[in-house]
Amino acid sequence: MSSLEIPTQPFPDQRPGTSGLRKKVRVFQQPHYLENFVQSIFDSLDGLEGQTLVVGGDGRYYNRSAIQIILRMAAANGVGRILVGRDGILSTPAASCVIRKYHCFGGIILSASHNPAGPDADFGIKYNTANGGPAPERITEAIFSRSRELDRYRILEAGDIDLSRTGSTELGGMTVDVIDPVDDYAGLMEELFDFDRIRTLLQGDFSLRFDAMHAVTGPYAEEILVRRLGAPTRSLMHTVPLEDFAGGHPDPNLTYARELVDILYADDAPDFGAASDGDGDRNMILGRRFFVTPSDSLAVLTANATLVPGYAEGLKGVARSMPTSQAADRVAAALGIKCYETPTGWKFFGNLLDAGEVTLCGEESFGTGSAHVREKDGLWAVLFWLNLLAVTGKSVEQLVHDHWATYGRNYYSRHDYEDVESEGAHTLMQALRQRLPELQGRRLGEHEVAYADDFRYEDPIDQSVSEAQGVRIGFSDGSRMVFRLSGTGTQGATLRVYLERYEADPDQQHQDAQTALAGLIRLADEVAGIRTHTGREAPSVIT
Ligand code: VG1
Ligand code: CO
Repeated sequence: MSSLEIPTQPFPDQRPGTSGLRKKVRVFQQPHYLENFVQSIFDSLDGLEGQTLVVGGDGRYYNRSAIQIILRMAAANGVGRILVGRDGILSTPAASCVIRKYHCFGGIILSASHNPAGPDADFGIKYNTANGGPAPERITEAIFSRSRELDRYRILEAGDIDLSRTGSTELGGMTVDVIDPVDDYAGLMEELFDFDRIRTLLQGDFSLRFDAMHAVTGPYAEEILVRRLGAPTRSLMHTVPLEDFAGGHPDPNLTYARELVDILYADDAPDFGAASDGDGDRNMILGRRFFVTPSDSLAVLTANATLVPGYAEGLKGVARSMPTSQAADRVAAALGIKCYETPTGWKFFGNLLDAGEVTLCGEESFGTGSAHVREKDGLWAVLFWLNLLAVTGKSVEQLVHDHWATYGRNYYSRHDYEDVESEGAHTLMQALRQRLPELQGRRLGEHEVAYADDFRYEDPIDQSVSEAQGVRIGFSDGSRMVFRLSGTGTQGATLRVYLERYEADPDQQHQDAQTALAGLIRLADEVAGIRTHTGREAPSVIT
């Protein structure tokens, strides 16, 4: 087996976005494209020689081919050992768990999360550091700079490694350990949650439905919910991970998880419903004919965390991404703990978690997690909810209603305008940014503007600064609207509009969110000229 140095030319478009590099599969399949990016990762890491890396992905199309290339390149670049999930599978939180548990140098995760999969759809790759979390901007920017000057990459000339069985092999001096993708993660879940109580709940009259959406969480749900917790097999749907996710869009929300939503809104609905996304880091929580917004979910978990063994000693603090509703802030204030506001993307929680400043984190985009790993974690959130239901004996709806009665309700909704023309979307944001100074202190409809700015974040741990993270217009009554462009899409642009209004009066807390937010929705269009700039009459997805 000889190690080759292959001459190459840089690609100009390898800047990682909110969560790694995401492109169409066909872009990755261009000669040298994947190789260039992987070499740029290796070249940006100091002291990689002889170290251990974790590799795995969500099982989508091109996952296996990419892993074989990465293994050969890792060997040629002097990596000492690779832990790879069987069949190339590792959910994003499981990869984070494995990196931490075995004190690895880092890991490469192959996923485009909830984006559709298949030869004509999306693929993605990202690097995680030794803490198990997504590389911070300092590293992703270094990878990008390296990709712009790369002129060769190293790869071993060798055949494919058999990934279908666990065990150890050797590849050009590097050890390849094929590991069970579920074991370590399932063990960690048992340490955090009261499996006995959840088992008793699931074996009683309580009924549950979990939708793995033909993506990576199927095998995890089978092991944890069915084998270890005794839920009946019929509680699970779509548990076989398919390379094209059965043509679906594994994004756990009211639009894309329609089949599950219909089951939870039927007359004979189960007590609890949940779904996860392509790579297993997102979650949607449903009660019987009841939807929990991800922002409320974070607030409810924060308020009740001490009921769960892993958090019985209380929380150090909580963090949420900027567009996430301020529901968690109210709980943090009541508990006397800190609440941090970070830019969108899990990488911004890493420093706070490592420094022990926060225990729970969440994003409005169906992401919730804690210090147990350094990624958001779909099944973890499901188990957390089940643990709370088991201990309190309440229904999902009751738990949330009680929460609102105590803390007030933050009506919340996100409107996405997907795949709009890129130029229009950028013009909209630019025009909005220009208007910010003139909006300060003005009245807009019945609302008075308290602040209007472009979110800038200074990391409290390493003082790194991230500019232009989204336009926020906040009103004196606590309402807000936020505008930003997605950093995970692979086609056109996606405008995200986030709307929030606080309601303290328990008699006013049971309206439909779209109705309660109607005034703000109109105002957002007026202020930003959404219809004019996007040419769209309505959002493509409302969550
Ligand atoms: C979206 C979400 C963000 C999330 C990111 C990755 O990013 O808004 O909250 O962290 O996806 O999630 P953007 O830039 O498109 O708004 V995942 O599950 O796709 O890795
Ligand atoms: Co995801």
